[in-house]
Amino acid sequence: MAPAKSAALISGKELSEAIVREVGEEVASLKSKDIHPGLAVVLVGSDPASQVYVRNKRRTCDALGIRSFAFDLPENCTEKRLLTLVTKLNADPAVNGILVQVPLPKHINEQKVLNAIDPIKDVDGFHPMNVGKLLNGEPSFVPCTPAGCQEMLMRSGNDPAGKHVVVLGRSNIVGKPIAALLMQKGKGGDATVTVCHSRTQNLEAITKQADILIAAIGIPLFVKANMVKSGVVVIDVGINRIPDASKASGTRLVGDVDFDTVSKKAKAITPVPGGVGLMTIAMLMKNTVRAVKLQRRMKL
Ligand code: L34
Repeated sequence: MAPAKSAALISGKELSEAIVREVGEEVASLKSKDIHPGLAVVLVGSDPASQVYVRNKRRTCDALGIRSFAFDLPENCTEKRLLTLVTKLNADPAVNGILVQVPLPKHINEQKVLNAIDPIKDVDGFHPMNVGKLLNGEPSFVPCTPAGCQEMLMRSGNDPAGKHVVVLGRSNIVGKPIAALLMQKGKGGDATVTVCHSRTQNLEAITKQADILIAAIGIPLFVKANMVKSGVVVIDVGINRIPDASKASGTRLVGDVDFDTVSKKAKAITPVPGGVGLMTIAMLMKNTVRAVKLQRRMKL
């Protein structure tokens, strides 16, 4: 029997570092014109995972020379107080991008807060205006995680054009926008997209048809080897903490894909950690520079 092959690793670390370097050059060029990009990152509450992600975002800003404005509000912060902050940031010329980390505490209407962000500062691309523009094929800000997935495909030589992409998950922050992005006409798009979710029947029959499988369902190790065809390209968006007695922390991070078995069948696969999460941050930096240019009507 031939030895089991192993998939190529699509490294979010390497690719995100390359993107961050590119953005760094743009930031330097803006600064030479006395333009200083600024990003406001708002965190409500003390969810440990959100704290890690937000810290990584602020650190990357620092490394790049993007001014980061940190707003940490308590769990019991009122919706009104948050809306007042957003209004203030909308009006502040030093703030080019506004990001409100989700999920927000249950007592706050998330969509109401996202709708309050000025669309031209909406570096997450969550405002209905930007969601609509993406669907219309005139993207303004593409949400960071979907944009990161697309970059991983393109930069690893796995152009989705003409391929059958199966997306697992239909969230507003990943599933829906990534489907819109990859089915779009033109570079980085032109895929045939199928979106599956918790109510999909015969899921396996569909995932097995995928040339590219994007897992964003939030269930640890959900995708098993028997659900994919050999030669599939797998993008794992999931970040789940599962118990692991062998770790000092008592937990370890895994994706929505059972990496150990699926990687033996795949042509290429992204790791967790060190995959899509890092790309999300790199694309946020890119969107922040884009915000500066849009606001100043500069060439993109
Ligand atoms: N508004 N909320 C808003 N925008 C976003 O783009 C996000 N997202 C998701 C959650 N909420 C959001 C993020 O920032 C997920 N996400 C995110 C960002 C960074 C990382 C993971 C998810 C990340 O840094 N991941 C590292 C380390 C993970 C760890 O140690 O816990 C990784 O290697 O995957």
